[in-house]
Amino acid sequence: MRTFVSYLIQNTKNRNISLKYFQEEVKRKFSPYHSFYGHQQLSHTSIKNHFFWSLKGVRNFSSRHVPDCIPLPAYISSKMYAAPSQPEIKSKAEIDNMRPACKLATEILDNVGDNIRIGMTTDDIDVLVHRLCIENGAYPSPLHYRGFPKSVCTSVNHVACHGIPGSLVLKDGDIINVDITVFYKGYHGDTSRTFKIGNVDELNSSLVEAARLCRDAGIEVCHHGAKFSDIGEAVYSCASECGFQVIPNFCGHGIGTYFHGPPDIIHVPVDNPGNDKMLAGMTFTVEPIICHGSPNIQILQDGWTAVTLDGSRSAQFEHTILITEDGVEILTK
Ligand SMILES: [Co+2]
Repeated sequence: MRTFVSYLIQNTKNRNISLKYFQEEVKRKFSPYHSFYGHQQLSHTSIKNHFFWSLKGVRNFSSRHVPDCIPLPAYISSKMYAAPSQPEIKSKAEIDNMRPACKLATEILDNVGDNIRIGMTTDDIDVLVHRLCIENGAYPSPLHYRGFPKSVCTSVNHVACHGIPGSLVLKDGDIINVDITVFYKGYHGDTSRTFKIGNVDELNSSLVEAARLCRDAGIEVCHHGAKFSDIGEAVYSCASECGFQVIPNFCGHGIGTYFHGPPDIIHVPVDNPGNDKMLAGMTFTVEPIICHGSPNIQILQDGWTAVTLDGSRSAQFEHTILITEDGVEILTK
């Protein structure tokens, strides 16, 4: 689950996509709209007053039980969505404290990968993820985060992201992104992969592989002193080389004791990239969504589910990373 900055793109064939353009479009089309941490601004420009949250459409809560012994994130225990105002530089001790959350998220995702199969419902995945979180003493970060009703995001086929687990049965040839975030020992760890169910056709197999490559290309350019905008350039080039597009509406995000915070990691090139630089000690996610049709999306009535407008499939991979003096460390490896 990543930052939901809903700037709708109309003309994504234009390589130099203007953020300002998105902002104006979203005011027109998606107003009011929401962001996971609406008080924040995009790194390269500013969107003011863009926070909106509504439970409209997310009424059928069937929340999993969370035992009293599980420590809760601040947005559950005190309804506080606090995040730093600037990208945070973590100390070695803070990073060491964050590692177990990232490791646990990875292990749970591995477990999902071992168990996911034809005939399973997305709710079955939610039950599994929820149980694994609780058994390990972690809180499943998505559960009731700004009203999200379940413990994991499951995005099948043309669902780009933020799919809500339910009665949908996985069938042969489907692709599904499972996005795990856990809150463990005071920190969040966030990772996702797209899994192939049964026999997936060639186009969709290459889409899944391209999505992984695009994420890795974005991570590859990260190091102390690199510009945040390098990520969008790298992801976009990789997607183009593979013959696919990047859905521009969703960003990676800073992460730590907070689920989503600055910086916004934009996965496409922007007109005015600015000069914001990565610094050693920053932790954030890289999580581009790649599609083979039009990258235009819309949000369903539930207020969460993002689907491609043309119904074509999309795929996504995500890591939480740490910027180091000489490069990058993947914390969710
Ligand atoms: Co994320």
